[in-house]
Amino acid sequence: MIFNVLTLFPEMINQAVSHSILGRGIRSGHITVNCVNIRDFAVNKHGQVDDAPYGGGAGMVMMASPVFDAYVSVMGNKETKPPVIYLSPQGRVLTQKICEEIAAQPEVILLCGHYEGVDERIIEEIVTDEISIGDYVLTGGEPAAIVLMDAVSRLVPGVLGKADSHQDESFSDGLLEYPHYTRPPEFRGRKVPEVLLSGHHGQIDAWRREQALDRTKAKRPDLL
Ligand code: 9WO
Repeated sequence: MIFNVLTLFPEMINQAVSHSILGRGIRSGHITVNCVNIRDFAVNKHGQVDDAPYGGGAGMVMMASPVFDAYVSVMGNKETKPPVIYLSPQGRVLTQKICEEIAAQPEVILLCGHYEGVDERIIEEIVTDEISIGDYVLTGGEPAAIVLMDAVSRLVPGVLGKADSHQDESFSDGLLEYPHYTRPPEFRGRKVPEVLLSGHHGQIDAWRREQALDRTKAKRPDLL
């Protein structure tokens, strides 16, 4: 899967995606992150990409033409148009289901805004989807793009190793995770539940399923 990221801070994206499972997916060739620096398409030799808002008011607005030219540069001579996702508090809130839909695409373009946002005509002209990662305001879209890429890339076939992925195939679907334990068997007087040490895989599965359900009821009943 290819993520093209239109951003004023490509180093922020490249730094974040080089780690963890996303970084492994990139190194194994299952994921490509192609950052395009919107500054490279500045309107003048001063590197200008933003301007004061028409109608007045505080702050600056990202100009349409640098964003559009960055978009055209990634489109090149592609035969099909990938979805263009603008990360914004005004979007639909990202869910696992939306992540699955994005993971089914061969390629997407993520647009990261800054300042007070991008010129509205860019949203009309190139943006196909607006996505929010939650109801709070950031200083720019980059952290949201990183969150989206992290959540989507682990759904791309081949990115998670066999050891990581079994959980997605099993009963945990739509529920919170059951509690996990590793050595030692006792920590500050707290013992690992007996069933996990029993070696009865049927009982272990049943216990985990019950724990996942109980936790979901207690902590996130809205998910049921
Ligand atoms: C800043 C601002 C300042 C004065 C008056 C109104 C204002 N609105 C904004 C604003 O929303 N700025 C955004 C910053 C513009 C688009 C990129 N930025 C952003 C993206 N902040 N938060 C997100 C975001 C993206 C996805 N999910 C959650 C938050």
